[in-house]
Amino acid sequence: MEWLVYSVGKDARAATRRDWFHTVALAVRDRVVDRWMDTTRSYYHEDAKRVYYLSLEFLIGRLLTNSLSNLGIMDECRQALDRLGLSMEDVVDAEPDAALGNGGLGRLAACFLDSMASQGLPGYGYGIRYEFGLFEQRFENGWQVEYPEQWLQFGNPWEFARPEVLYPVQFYGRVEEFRDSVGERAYRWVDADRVLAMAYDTPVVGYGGETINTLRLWSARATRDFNFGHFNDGAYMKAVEQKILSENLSRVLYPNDATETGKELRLKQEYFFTSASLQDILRRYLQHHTSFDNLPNKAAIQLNDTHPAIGIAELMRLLVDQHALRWDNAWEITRATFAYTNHTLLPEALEAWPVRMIERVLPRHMQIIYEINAKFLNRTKAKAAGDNARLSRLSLIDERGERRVRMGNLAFLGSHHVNGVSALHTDLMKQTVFHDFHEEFPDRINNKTNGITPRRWLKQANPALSELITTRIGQGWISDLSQISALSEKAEDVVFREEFRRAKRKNKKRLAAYIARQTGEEVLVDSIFDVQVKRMHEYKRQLLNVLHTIALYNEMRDNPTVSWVPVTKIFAGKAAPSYHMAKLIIKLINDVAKVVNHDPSVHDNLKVVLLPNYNVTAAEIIIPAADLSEQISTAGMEASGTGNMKLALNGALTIGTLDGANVEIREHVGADNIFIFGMTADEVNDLRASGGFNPREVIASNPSLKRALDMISTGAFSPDDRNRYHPIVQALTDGGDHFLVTADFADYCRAQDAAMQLYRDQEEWTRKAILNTANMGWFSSDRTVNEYAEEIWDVHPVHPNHDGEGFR
Ligand code: 73E
Repeated sequence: MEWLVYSVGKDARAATRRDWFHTVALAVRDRVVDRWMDTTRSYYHEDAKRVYYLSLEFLIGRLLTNSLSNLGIMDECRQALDRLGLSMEDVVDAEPDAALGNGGLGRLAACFLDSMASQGLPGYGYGIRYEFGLFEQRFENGWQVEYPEQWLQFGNPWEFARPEVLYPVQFYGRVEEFRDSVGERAYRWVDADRVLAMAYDTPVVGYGGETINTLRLWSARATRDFNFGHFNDGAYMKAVEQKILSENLSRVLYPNDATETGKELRLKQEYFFTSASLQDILRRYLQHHTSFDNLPNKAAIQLNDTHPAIGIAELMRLLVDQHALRWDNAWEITRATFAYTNHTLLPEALEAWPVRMIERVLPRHMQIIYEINAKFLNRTKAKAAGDNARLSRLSLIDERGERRVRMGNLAFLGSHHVNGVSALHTDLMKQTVFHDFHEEFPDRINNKTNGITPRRWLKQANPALSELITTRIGQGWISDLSQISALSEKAEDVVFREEFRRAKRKNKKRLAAYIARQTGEEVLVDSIFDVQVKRMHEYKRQLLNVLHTIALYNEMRDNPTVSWVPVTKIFAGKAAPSYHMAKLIIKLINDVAKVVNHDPSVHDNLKVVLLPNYNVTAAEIIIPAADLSEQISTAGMEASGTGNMKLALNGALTIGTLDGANVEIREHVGADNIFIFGMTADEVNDLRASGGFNPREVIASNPSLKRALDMISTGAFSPDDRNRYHPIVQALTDGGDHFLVTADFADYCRAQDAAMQLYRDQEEWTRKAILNTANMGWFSSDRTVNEYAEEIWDVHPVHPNHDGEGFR
C-alpha cells in the first residue's frame, strides 16, 4: 500500500488497475535491487569474463509474472492482492507487452537473457530502448491495419534511467589524415554530427533470484551544443529542428522480419547502439586494466545477426584511432572478442549496405572496412592464385551493380566463431552463403541449436501442466529441463494420461474464451486445436494451411453424413507493413473464416480463426492450448524456428517439414510421435537446380487442390471483389510456385489426415503428446546458452555474495 501512495501517488479509492500494476511492480523491483547490486559487485570483484549480447531486438513481453515466478513470491503476492480485494489476473493484464522485437530472433535474445541469469552467467544484453515497439495489429474489414505501440505511454516501472551513463555517437563528417607523435600516419573523424546515447537498465531476474543481470538499452538524446553555422545564418529554428530529429534514432523498431529495407535510419540505429555498447564495454574493462591485450579474456561480444556487425569496424576505430594501438594488434584483439550468429539464409535478409551510404554516414568505418578487406584479399590472393571469381565472392565488397558492403562477410572475418541456429541451417551455411569462407576457415563455423526458456514457456504460461509435472517428478525440471524425460514412463499410465488431457482441456477452455473475446467466434473445446502462429511470410506457407482448410471444408460439405473429427484452425501473426503478399494472405484467411464459420452445412466441424495482434502475451495463451503445431516451411528456408519447440514442450504434436530444428525435434521425440511430410532440403535444392517444376501439372492432377484454387480465383471467398486473390493464384501457378506449396500439398493432406485419424484415439494421441513434452528437455535455452558459454565465450558462472552490506 505504501508504494501506491508514495510512488504512484494515488489513494486506494482512486487507483486504477494500471496503478495497481505499477504499485506491485515497484514493490517487486525493490526486492530485486539489492541482489542486483550484489550480482554486479561480484562480477566486478572477481573481474569475471562477461558476455555481451548485442541485439537490435529483445522481445521480452510482460515482466510481472516472470519476476514473481523467478523470485518465488507468486503466492505471497497473490495473497497480498487478495487481502486488498484485487485479482492477480487483473493486475497482470494491466502490464503492456514489451515488444522490442519482430519474432524469433528477438525472442531468442530474451530467452538467452533468462537462461544466462538463471545459470549465474555474467551476461549483459545491449540494445535500443525503442519508444515504439512492434506495431499493434488490428483487422479492419479483414485487412491488417497497423497502429503505433506506445508501450512507454504510462511509464515503465522496470527500468532505471541512467542519465549519467551517456556516450557520444557520431555520424557524417569527414576523415582527416595526420602524423601522430611518432610520425606515423593516423586518422581522425571530424566535422561530424553528434548524438548522445543514454542508458536505461532493466534487471534480468534469474530463476531463484540469486543472479540479477542487466539489460542495458540506449535512448537517443540530442547534444546540448547548437550548430553555430546555422545559428549565424539566423536559422535558429533549423538548428533546433536538427537536434530534435536526432532523437528519432531510438523512436521506432523496424517492423521487418527477415527482410532488408536498406534505409539510412536503420544503418544509423545499428551503429548508434553498437558504438554506445562498445564504449561502455571498454569503459568497464579499463576500470581494471591498462592494456587491451586482455580484452578477449574479459569480454566476449556476441553479434545477434549482422545488425551490430559494424561493431567490428567500430572496435578497430576505437582501438586504433582513440587508443593508438597498432593495426595488427587491434585486429587480433577484435577477432578474439567477437562471435557472430547467423539467423537466416534468405537472400533478401542478408544485409548489404551501399558503399556510398557508409562512406557518407560513417566515413572512417568505410576506410577501415577497405583496409580489412585489402589485407585479407592480399593474403588470400597469394594462396588462391588466379581464382578471381572466388576472390570476388570472398570480398567484403559486392562489386556487382551498385557497390555494397556485405555485412555477413565482415561479421565472419571479424569473429573467432560463427554459428548457425540448427544443425540443418549450419550445414546449409557451409554449403551456400559461407561456402568459400568455410573452405578458408574450416574451424570457424559451428552449430548452436536454438532453445527456449522453460520458465516462461512452461512454468508460467502453462500452470496446469507445470503443476501436474511437478507432482510427479518434482520441480527440478524448472532449472534442469533434461529431468523432464522422467515423464516418458508416465505416458503408459492411464491415470496420468487422463490428468494430462485435463490440463490441456483447461488451457483449451482458456483459449476458447480468449478467441470469443477477440473475434466473437465460438469454438468447440473438443475439436483439434490446429495452430499456426508466427510471422506471415510466404516461406512459412500459411497458404499451404489455408489450401488444406478449404479442401477439408469441401470434403465436409460433400460428405455430411461422415462423422468428422472437428477441427479448429487457429492462425495468428503479423505481416510487415510493406509486404503486400503477406497482407493479402491475412485477408484471405479472414475471408475463408467468414465463409466457413457461417456455413451451417459443416455443422461446426470446422472453424477458422485468425487472432489479431500476435505477441508474447498472446503466445502464452495460445501455445499451451494447442493440439497440433504447424511447422510447414519450405525445407531449407526456416533457419531454426523456436515456436516449434514451445508447442512441442507444451504437448502439441508437430506436423512439419524436415526444416530447421524440426529435424532435431524429430530425433528427440521420435519419428512415431511427429507428422513429417513434404520435400527435403536436398530435394528442394535439386528441383530448383533442374529448373523448377510446372505447378499447373501438379494442380491438374490433384482434384481437391484444383477445386480449392479455383474457388479462390473465382471469388468464392471474395464475392465483393472476385479478382482480389489474383496475385496469390498467379504466384502459385504461372509464377512458378517458388515456395513449392502445390508440390507439397498432397503429402501435407496425407499427414493432416493421419493426424485427424489419430485424434480419434484419445489415449494414443495423449500418449504421443506426453512423449513430446517428455523428450523436449534438450531444447531448453539453458542447454543452448551453456554450449555458447563453453564452446564460444569461455565464460563461467559466478555466484554472487548476498551476505554483504545492504542485503535484505
Ligand atoms: O528461423 C528463425 C529463427 O528461429 C529465423 O527466421 C529468425 O531467427 C530465429 C531465431 O534464430 C530470423 N529473424 C531474422 N532473421 N532470422 C531477422 C532478420 C532481419 C530483421 C529481423 C529479424
